Amino acid sequence: MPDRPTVLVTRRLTDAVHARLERDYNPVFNLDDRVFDRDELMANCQSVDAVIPCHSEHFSADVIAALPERLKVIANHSVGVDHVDLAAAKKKGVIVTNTPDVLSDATAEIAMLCMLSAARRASEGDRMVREGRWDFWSPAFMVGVQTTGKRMGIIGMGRVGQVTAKRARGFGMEIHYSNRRRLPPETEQGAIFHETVEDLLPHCDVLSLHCPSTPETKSLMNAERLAMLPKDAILVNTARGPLVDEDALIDALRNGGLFAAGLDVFCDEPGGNPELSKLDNVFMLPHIGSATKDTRDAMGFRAIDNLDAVFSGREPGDRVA
Ligand code: 8YV
Repeated sequence: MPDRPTVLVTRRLTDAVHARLERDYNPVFNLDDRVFDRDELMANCQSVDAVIPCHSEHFSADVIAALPERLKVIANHSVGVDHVDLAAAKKKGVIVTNTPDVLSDATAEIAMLCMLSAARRASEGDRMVREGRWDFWSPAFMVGVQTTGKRMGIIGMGRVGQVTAKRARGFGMEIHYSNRRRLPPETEQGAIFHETVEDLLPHCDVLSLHCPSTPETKSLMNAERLAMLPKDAILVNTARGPLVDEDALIDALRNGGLFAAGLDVFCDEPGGNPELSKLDNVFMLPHIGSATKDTRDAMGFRAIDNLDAVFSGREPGDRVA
């Protein structure tokens, strides 16, 4: 139908999400499995009314300035919006939405997986068995760190942070956190608030990052702050790569400053960091925090709910600009 809004979908989404878009919109799918570069993104946005991007498409100020007048909304298929210049979108009058809540469980599961795999040396053990190098066993062999009864520190006690805390409580962990503001007691559920990240760090046997990536949080975990963690601590990052200074992390992992790290995100994506890949005490995943069918369906539907609101003249539920 010619009066249906045309929607650019920059990455392949789930079948159910494609079907709903085909039913209600005039979708233009990029099925290439390749990220648009800046020029391709600009060119592909020229004849559409809306776009559903992932965290991999960078809507910088110049890309936003070049968007056509007809483009009303950037309906992100992500909770993180660090890839969109929100101030530029506001100035241009383009609505920006995200997909909160629906990915919290899946991402918290990956945070727990990263924690356990790092603590119990899972990828090291897996490689050893797989590569036929398992030729020895003793009680002193592949000894890891137990997380039961230890302290988990969380930076950023938003939705994902809170669900991760709930999971960690199930492991008998004591929760410590720092956040822009203290949570009300019913949400805090006994978690111990620290006014600053520096106050928090000495209390973290495991530190899990759940804050947004902004210019202020770039390299939040630098050499100085990594050194404030207890010896044998574990760092978990399922939020965004730039929160961690990867060179400082590599030093800390090499010199025994940290026991291990579990990482789902990196400064350079896709790809990761070849120096991190050389270390045994790092468990790494290719940014799959929200990658379950249930969650990806829910994220796609949430992005479409936001489109539906905009194109029927309502305020979208998840507006961030
Ligand atoms: C996604 C994410 O992998 O929501 C986010 O911020 O980083 C992830 O859930 C991705 O953007 C999926 O489109």
